[in-house]
Order: sequence, then structure tokens, then C-alpha cells
Amino acid sequence: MDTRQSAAPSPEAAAATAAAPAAAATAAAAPAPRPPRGGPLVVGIVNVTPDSFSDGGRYVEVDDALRHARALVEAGADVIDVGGESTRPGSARVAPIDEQRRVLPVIRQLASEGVRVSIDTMNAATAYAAVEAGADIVNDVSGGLADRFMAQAVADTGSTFVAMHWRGPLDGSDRPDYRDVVTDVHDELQQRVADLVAQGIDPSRLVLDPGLGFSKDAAQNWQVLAGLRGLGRLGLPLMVGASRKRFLGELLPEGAPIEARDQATAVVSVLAALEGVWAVRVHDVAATRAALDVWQAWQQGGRSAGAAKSTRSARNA
Ligand code: PMM
Repeated sequence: MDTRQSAAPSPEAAAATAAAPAAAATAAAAPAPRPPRGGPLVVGIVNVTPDSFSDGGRYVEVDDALRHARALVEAGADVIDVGGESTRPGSARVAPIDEQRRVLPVIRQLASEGVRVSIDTMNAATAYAAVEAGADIVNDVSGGLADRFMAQAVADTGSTFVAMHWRGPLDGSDRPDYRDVVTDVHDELQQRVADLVAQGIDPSRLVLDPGLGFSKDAAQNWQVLAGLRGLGRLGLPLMVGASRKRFLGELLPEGAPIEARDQATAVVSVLAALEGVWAVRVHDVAATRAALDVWQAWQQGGRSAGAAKSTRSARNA
């Protein structure tokens, strides 16, 4: 049986039939259509934080963040994922009020320009405020585990929810002890889906993310990527966030700058696309977009060649 993600329900399709929002905050009206090229959505990362994993400190000012976001859209991003709290190991939690002061002006402005926005947060209050400001995707690296009101916020606002695989706090007390990382991530995400649905989230609004680099070492990240098809059996769209992560850096010469990981990220994007993922979350949108365009042109070439062949054989029949 082909278990590729393309058969999975897409939140785009689901959004059209979603229940009416129940609370004051409502998801932005119409979801963006799928990009005409097909393939996964390209989610561009804008971290409005002083200490983020790879771009921390560069986009703290609202104007800088907006400039960067617009450049990502220009480069082909379908969605901008705005975050105001670093999730790098060992980073301190940020008060939701400070997080909101960072992200809300950026979200409000981007949404007013017609950009589809995702909020990267573990705080329910920030998710609510972000959706009111115009975001329509809530991306939570804790999958709703860090804040017991998150599922309620997502259910009330009717937003799409990206639930990442997460095993616990960001204080370095990681637990990369798996029997089999692919099976365990599959089973833990399955449990998360059951809990989120029990808390009122429409399953057609859910996207799952295996959480590369979160409680996983390099070997485990590669096993998860190689096992994406198995995660697809959960029947939900997948997002993959490999961008600039350390396990990619390990393939490069020692001392290579962080941006040198962008080519490796773009290759991961294409390989993930081949597995039918719904979205790839990246810093360098241009590199991933170019790689996906090559993949799409390759596929189109195959289709054209197939069509020409069948026209020829019809003529010769
Ligand atoms: N990784 C980071 C932050 N947010 N969200 C999802 N859904 N998946 C991820 O893998 C993910 C995320 C950490 O990376 P960053 O500091 O480069 O944003």
C-alpha cells in the first residue's frame, strides 16, 4: 500500500469545512491556496529573539524582522513562521507578555500584507493573541504539552495546529532513550493526536512534526527522516524542520559557517518532498525553493515524456 503523505488530508482542504470558531479570536479567513507548483509548502523562519538557534539576535527589531520576512516571501515562502521564544537547548523561557511584544507587531503587519503567518509558540495566550493578530497556523514544539490551555486555544480559534514530537523541557534534560526511535516517535505522536482530539481539536486541523533535534541525536534524526513514510501512516500531514540543525553541520567540514548548512537543508527538503510531506520549515527559502523547483521540473519532464510516448503509440495504433 502506498502510504505517502499525498493521500493524507491536507489542512488546506480541511480548513474549508472546519467548524465555526467558538471564541473571540478567530483564524484568518481563507487559507492560502497550495502553491501552483505543487510539492510541500515552504515555511520561512523568522525568529524575533535575541538567542535563537541559528539566527538569534538578527531580527529582534520589528522593522528588521519585517524586512527579513518580506525577503523570504519574495524568495518563495508560502508561510512565515514567527517565533518570539528560542527553543534551543538550555535557553530560558520567555514571559508570554515579552514574547507577544516581540511577535504581535510582526504578525499583524505581515497578515495585513496578505502573508500567511504561523506562530511558533508554546504559550496558549500567545497563540490566541497571534491568531487575533492574523496568524492562522499555531506551531508548538511541545505539541500542546507545555501549556495545558493550548489545545483549548487551538480548538477555539479553529487554527491549524502543528504538533511536534517533544519529550520534555528545554533545559538539557533530554531523554534520547528510545527502543526504536521511529516506532516511539510514531506511537508518541499517535497518543498526542488522541489527546488533542479529545480536547476538542478537529483532527483535520492537525499537522505532525517529528521534532528533529529535539531529544534526538544525529543518528536518531537520520532514522526519523528515513522513517518518514512510517510516520505518514498516522494519516496526517507532516512538517519537517531540519533547517541548519547540528546534525546537518556534522556532515560539513569542521568550522563551516551555519549558513553552509543551507544546501544540506535544501536536499533534505527535496527528499522530504519525495515522501509527500506537507511542509518544510527552513531559514534559507531561496535554496529550498530552487531545489524543489528542480524536483518539480524533473517530475514534469517525466510526465511530458510519458504523454508524448502515449500520443505516439496512439498514433501508431
Ligand atoms: N525547530 C525549531 C523551532 N521550531 N517548529 C517545528 N514545527 N519543527 C521544528 O523542527 C522546529 C520548530 C528550532 O529551530 P530554530 O531555532 O532554527 O527555529
